[in-house]
Amino acid sequence: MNDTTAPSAAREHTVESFTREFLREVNFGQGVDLDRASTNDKYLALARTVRAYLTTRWLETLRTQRREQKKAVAYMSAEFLLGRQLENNLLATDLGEIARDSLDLLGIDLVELCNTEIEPGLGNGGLGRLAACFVDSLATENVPSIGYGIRYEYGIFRQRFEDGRQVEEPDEWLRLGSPWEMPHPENAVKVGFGGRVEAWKDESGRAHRRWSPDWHVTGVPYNYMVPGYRNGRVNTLRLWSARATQAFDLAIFNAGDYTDAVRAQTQAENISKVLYPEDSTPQGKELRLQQQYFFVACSLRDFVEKVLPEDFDLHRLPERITFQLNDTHPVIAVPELMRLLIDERGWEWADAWAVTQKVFAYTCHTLLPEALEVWPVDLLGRLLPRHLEIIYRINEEFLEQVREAFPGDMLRERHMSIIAEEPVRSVRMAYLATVAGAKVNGVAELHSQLLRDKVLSDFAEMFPHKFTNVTNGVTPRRFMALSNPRLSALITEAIGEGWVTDLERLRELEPLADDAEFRRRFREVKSHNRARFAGVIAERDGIEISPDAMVDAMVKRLHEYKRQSLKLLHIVSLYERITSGALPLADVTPRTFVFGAKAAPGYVRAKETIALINAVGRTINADASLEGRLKVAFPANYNVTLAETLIPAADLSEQISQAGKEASGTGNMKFALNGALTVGTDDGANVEIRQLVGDDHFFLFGMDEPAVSDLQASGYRSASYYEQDKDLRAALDMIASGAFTGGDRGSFVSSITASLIERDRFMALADFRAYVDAQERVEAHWADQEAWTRSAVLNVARSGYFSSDRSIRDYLARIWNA
Ligand code: B1H
Repeated sequence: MNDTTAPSAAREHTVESFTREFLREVNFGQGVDLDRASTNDKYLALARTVRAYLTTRWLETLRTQRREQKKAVAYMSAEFLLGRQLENNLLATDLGEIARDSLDLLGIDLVELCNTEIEPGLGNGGLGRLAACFVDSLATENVPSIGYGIRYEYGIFRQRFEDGRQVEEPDEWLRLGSPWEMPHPENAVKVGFGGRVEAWKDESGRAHRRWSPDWHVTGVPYNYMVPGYRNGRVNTLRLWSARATQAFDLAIFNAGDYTDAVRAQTQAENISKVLYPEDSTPQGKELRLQQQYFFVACSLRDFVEKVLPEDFDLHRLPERITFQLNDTHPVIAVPELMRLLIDERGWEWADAWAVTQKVFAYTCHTLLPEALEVWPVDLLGRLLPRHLEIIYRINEEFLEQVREAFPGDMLRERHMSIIAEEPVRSVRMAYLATVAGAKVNGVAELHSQLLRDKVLSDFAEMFPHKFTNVTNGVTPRRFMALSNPRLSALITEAIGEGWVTDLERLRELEPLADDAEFRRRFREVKSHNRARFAGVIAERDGIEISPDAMVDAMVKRLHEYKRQSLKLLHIVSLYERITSGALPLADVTPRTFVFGAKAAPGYVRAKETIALINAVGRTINADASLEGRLKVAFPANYNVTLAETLIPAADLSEQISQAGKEASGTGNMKFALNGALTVGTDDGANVEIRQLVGDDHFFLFGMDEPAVSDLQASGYRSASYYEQDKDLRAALDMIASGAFTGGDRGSFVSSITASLIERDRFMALADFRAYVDAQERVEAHWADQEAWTRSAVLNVARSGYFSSDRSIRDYLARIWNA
């Protein structure tokens, strides 16, 4: 679908014209002379220069779409974890070389300017990063689309360590200017909250409902351009920022209180102030529901009134759009569209429902029961009374259908109700999305299977045609071409251009796994990337690591189900066996254990685990008797930017969640594509990675999902593993003895060890032995560098499936054009 004949920007512009435009931006954009310009001035000027190139294409894309009115996709997501924009946009437009040459002549270092950019961290982790990969692939696959989300003033918090403990700081990503966004206050949208619903009758005597909100907020759209990879398309990402409405202010002003008026303004603007830093455990806070309704109401109105032609007949909406709901966060869009059609446009319920059921599709990203969003009806009814009425009616009609399909099955009705009665009356957003959506998809084969068989089994029985799978993917632009230029050059030299947008072509590398010269060059690339990573964390974090040791990486949000504690038990066990003399130092593979993880600020156990990792790291790193063979590196504030240097450097990818808990994972794909081998459980997309790369090139260990379920059902007793495995016991005892905490056995040390021994919610102890065995297989394989490199090359060659371009094609075939 790539329009490869579209002229790339590079062919239209020269170093001279680029330099001219850059200097214009320095002088007239930043208002400084070049010799007085700060690095940030130059960064902003360069960003604006690149933005101007993009804008031309963007306007063209918009004109074409207005003319052709093709069916589009609106990707609705509370998070877009974009990462830095400048380098990506230089890559997409093919302006990198011209920019470098131009700046060279001016004596300016392009890399330094790129590194000035503060990444927009408008997401928590995998879900937000997936949305960013998807908008990239939508543009590259030439799909007319628009991303809708929230322009948080503060993104995911900045993490620091103080005495090994996580401290959060606000992420002021807008501080130094934001050259990539274009605000459009003239297209602002008004959104209501609270108030009452009244009945009224029109002249014909027909009954209607009218919502009179008691307060309003204005949503101002900020447009971001999303370029396809060198194909001339530039799509839109539209993020909403909350402002106080004029009317809101005036009412209070007129009441005569200036300070109250200003306070009210802050209240309105709070809505887009900060991203909730909970990954996978929504807290049910009122402000969060306000955020969700705010962006969804703005987006629907924007699409219906601004994007579609003025006279468009909304009965034909399904011909023009699918609203893809990224998890349940935007699901309040369902009753909002119903309200727009019924209350504002006078439609009959049945007509509105027929359209609504065709335009929404829902992607589920979890299996954890505590991650399934529910909103207490009290709260929802207070904030959005009309929406609650609509949800009740949807539920009534749905339960009627259930009764028809399963007469007399009262229990089923209770189980399937969109309204939960316990522990408090609440709306189950995943059920609402499933009932309203034309399609429901999970994010990896296993996950979709478990959705059908477990979490949503009643619904799958009733609507089997709705359920499908789309395995996640990652963009090869950012996570290969941009972040791993050496590997990319080696690949291009071997198989030619074109693989960046046709990632299955990596298959052509397979024969080269048997070519000793290719393997040598592949190792050279890894070794260069390790040195680059070592340089980055030395400067960024003051962490010194050996550039030759194996890089063993576990980077992801800190969560018990992901089992960072199992990784830690492995490290402590190695250390314990070395210090007790059971393991000769000469037999220890030199390794750097790299952690990257933020904990939700209120998640105590996760924060304790961070403190423990840092404590173990401090002890091991300071122990001279190890002769530097083992190192623990935990750079603070893991983010997209750090991922871009770590992943290309990694040798081993840790994907060790309890089977059946990680919906997909996407870090696992990035590592495999960059030639790391995976040690992993049979979980999420690991299953598909292993099937594709082959068992000989993947270190599988531990219980699979059925084994986990069986053990759970038969009564899991973690203490018995502690009692029976002496290495495990020694490792846990070593932690509990205070060996890593200066003799302190209290506080987090005892609570972590006790909870593992006594409860161990995610069965880390049950998988410990299998994990340690798998790590021994890792070491044996690593000892044969030729064999290891062969596996690494095959991981790259066989992972092309995990391009987000393929995910987007699957969405097109299974959902958007279905
Ligand atoms: C994923 C979330 C998530 N699943 C709630 N669920 C959030 C839930 O702010 N919140 O309340 C934020 C995020 N994130 C992840 O999605 C899965 O755990 C990964 O396995 C998956 O790869 C990723 C993308 O599908």
